[in-house]
Amino acid sequence: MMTMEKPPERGALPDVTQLRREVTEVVKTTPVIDVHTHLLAPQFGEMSLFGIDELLTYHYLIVETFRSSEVKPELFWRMNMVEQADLVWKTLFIENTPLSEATRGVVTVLNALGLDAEAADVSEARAFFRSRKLSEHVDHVLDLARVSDVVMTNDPFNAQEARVWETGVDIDKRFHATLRMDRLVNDWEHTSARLSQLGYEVETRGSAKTAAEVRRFLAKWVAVMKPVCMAVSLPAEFKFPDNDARDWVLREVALPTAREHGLALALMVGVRRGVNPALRVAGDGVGRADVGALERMCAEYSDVRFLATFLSRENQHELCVAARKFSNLMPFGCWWFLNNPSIISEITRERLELLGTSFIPQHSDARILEQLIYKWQHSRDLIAESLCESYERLLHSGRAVTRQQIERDVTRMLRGNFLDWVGGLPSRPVMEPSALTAEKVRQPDETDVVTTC
Ligand code: FIX
Ligand code: ZN
Repeated sequence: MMTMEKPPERGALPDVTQLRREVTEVVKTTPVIDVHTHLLAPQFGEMSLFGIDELLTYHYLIVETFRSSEVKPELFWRMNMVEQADLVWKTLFIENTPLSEATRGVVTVLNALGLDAEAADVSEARAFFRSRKLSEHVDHVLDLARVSDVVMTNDPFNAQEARVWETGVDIDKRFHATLRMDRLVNDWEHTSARLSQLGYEVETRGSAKTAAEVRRFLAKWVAVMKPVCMAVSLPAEFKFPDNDARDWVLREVALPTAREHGLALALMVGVRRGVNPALRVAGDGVGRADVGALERMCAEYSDVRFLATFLSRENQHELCVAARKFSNLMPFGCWWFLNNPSIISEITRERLELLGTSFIPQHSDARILEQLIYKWQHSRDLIAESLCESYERLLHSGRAVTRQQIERDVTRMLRGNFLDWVGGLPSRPVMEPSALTAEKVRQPDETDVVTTC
């Protein structure tokens, strides 16, 4: 019997070279929502970090410096920031070749800003950053990185940050808050004492009254920060259910708050804090966690939306499988020690194979503004490559995609999945030239309400 060959769809891309070109272009130019960073909007003053000294004293680079220099942590912490930055530059960029991902990142940033990445010292870069006007610099960096929105990390117990929120100052509309729960969930003993000092009627031993008071504290911060979601990092040994203070805070405070305010809860699992305390902020490590704990939480709280990222490479496949089982679970990002080309490629390919486009491929975790440039440039290359492979395989199986379909897929991964999860973002002024025209944004009268997940 004769079979009729189906004509290719209009605009389909049956040629691999052209397909690759289109995919690369779409991934490179689609503005991204960066769903987890430690950046703060310019209104937070000196807490809003940028410039060469901050870039060079990033904790990823500090640990690498200790591996190649005789300087010990005790001495390093006694240096001022300029001395520390000079040491990092000399050690990692002059005496050694910057091959690691974090060092290559600095090279990418310097080149993107037209600075000499092979200079003997960083005096030119220092002068450049001193000459920048912060508001223009932020626009320039977001534009170079093609980041339309930045999700911050906001700790309601950080007094310096709280003072800025409480002034009611207009925060740059491209920066969105996350209500970070670490102190409550992971350090209840100290945090309950702090809440008492702040005038809340709480006791260390959990009670219904205490839970109501902590929820009242969080409700205040939800009203002030208008967060797009809540977030918490969890240790590798995290269990759910459990019979400790963490379990109590999650069940009686965090999850009810997520429900009541319609906020998604981001879980970042697998960190081992303070593995080497002498390294301070750089001293955390990684451990394999139990994805089953997350599955049980997703099952028990099926009306809450969870975003999840695991720090251990060994947990990535299980996370994909868990996401196939729970539609209230959204995997996101290649966190911290996973934010390296070989691992990003592997995880992205695995996720595409198991989840199609129903995941958020990356977040930057940037602490210093200009890191957005390298983290997104490097990740976009890898995401594009993984997508090219997937489309090529599909082509090989007999289906070509169109440019429009590629745009739909990439927009979903870089923006749409997050927007759906958090119910949209507050509206903001149109950004030129990197504004995305057709997207879901909250209307002005909805800015106070985060819609139910
Ligand atoms: O807990 C977190 O959000 C971590 O990302 C950070 O604490 C960590 O220090 C970091 O910067 C990783 O990129
Ligand atoms: Zn982080």
